[in-house]
Amino acid sequence: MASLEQYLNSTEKGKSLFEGEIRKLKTPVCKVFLKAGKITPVDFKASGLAVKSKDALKVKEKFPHLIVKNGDKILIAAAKKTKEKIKNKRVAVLFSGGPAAGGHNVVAGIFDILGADNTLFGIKAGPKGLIKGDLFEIKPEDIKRIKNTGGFDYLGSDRTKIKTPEQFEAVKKTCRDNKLDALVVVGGDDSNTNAAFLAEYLAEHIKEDGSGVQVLGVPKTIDGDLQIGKNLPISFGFDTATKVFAEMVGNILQDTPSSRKYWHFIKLMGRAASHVALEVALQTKPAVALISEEIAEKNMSLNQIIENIARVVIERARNGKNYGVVVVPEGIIEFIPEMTKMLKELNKAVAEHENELENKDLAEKRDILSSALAADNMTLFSSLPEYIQEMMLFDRDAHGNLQVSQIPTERLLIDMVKKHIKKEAPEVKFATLNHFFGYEGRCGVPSLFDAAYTYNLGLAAGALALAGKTGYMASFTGLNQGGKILAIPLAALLNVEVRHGKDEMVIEKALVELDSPAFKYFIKNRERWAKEDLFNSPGPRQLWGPSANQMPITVALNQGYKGLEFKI
Ligand code: FBP
Repeated sequence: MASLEQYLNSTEKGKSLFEGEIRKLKTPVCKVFLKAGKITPVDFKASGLAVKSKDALKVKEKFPHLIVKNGDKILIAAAKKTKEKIKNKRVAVLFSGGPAAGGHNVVAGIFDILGADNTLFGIKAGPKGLIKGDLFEIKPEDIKRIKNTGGFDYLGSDRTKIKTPEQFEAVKKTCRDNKLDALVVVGGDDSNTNAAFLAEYLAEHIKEDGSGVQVLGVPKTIDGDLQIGKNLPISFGFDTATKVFAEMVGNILQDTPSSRKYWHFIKLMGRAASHVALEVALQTKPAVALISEEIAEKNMSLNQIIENIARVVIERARNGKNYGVVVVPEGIIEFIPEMTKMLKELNKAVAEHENELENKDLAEKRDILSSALAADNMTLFSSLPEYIQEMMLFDRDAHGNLQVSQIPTERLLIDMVKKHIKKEAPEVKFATLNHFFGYEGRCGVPSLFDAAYTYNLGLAAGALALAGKTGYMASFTGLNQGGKILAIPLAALLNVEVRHGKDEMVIEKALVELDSPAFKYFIKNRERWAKEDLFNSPGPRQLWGPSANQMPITVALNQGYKGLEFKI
């Protein structure tokens, strides 16, 4: 009989009891993919739905192939009419951007629908691997091992933006060398923007017969900012990340009236949009949750935000509750109007003075910037603590995004609220702790929702490849009544935005809408949550049992569903 030590050694490399069990977990499959209980390819037909770009004319100019082929019409999956079997297709898949739970199930879904007659390749390390031509054939035993597991480690990922002619040429070479018929890009708004450009570039004259290579997208990101109303309820990874964060925030909330001495400022990952913060607030009901989009819309200054938090702290302290939780969205700094104005100019200055700023210390960088920024913006920048200034000058990512995960906004808020309370209510003791939850939630084992959502998105992307479609993003809707598989035209999602100080065509990030049912529910209740201890602790995400089938609250509210249960 094996000793305990031998058993413990046997759990190495993802073989814990838990991981063994989740691999066996059944993920529900949308009915359209099932014929006599077997996964079967589908056809795609007109759905009567469409998406509209604000810059449709400019997009038409830049995407002649895709716009002629797909226009702005959304397709819907339907059972196949013919028995024709597609064979010998060579499809490759890559992950792009930050990891999100469920990516491995996308791969499993594509693999299963392609079946034994076709081949799936995995591209290592994201777009970088595509440029280098670093791919390998995916085998059935790999799928067995990765099914339902978290992370992107099977393939790896990166944030390279494919933009130079040489990079596009290298991608073409990879496709030709490996005789690829289709490419699936699993990524967020920026990566799906990349997918649209690739689909246009690879539209024709790639293969020997003069045809092109299909490019398809799958909506991934824990940020939840890739959603298109009823046509795409959410991106994958959001549910798992928010459930992990909600468990931790719930635990901290439970600690506050137990130890009765701390205010916890918790920054939550999620980039620009506050979907993650809103979802976690609805799941846990803290005393304060800031929503960046509200701050921008109401034109609230940094001082007003500080006053509002301090008011809650002082009132609670006077009612014997000198403790609580403040939830802070990761990207808040970009939404405070005076900061938005300053950052817009700063982003441009950093892009223009990139070489001069390299290897300089903070004081030298300030000197360089003082001639590039307007006086009021420079005064604001210099008034911020140096730890914030440093991070604001950090390199933008390849897509031009400020790296908000590196900016300790929660510390800035604590420092400013402390000063305010000292002045306004010196009798109130204000003991604080700060946290940043982000990386903790990106790679966990997918919730049942994400496991099912991603497997079906994978089936959809694979089915689009088999159906010969290009320039579409797979989508899965109707989550409360059996599910519907849609294909959304990528080019029609593009709009013009300023990135790296220049106009670029990108997929717009979906922000929290103040007239959405989820936000309205939040504002209806937040005053009560601020005064009394009405918080709840959702506990760890469940893969079995009564709460396993729960979808994100914001999704259920915004889609107009009657309950939280997803029914596929
Ligand atoms: P994506 O948009 O690529 O999905 O990134 C998600 C994210 O987790 C953001 O929430 C966060 O700001 C960022 O990645 C952090 O990036 P990095 O992994 O480079 O630190």
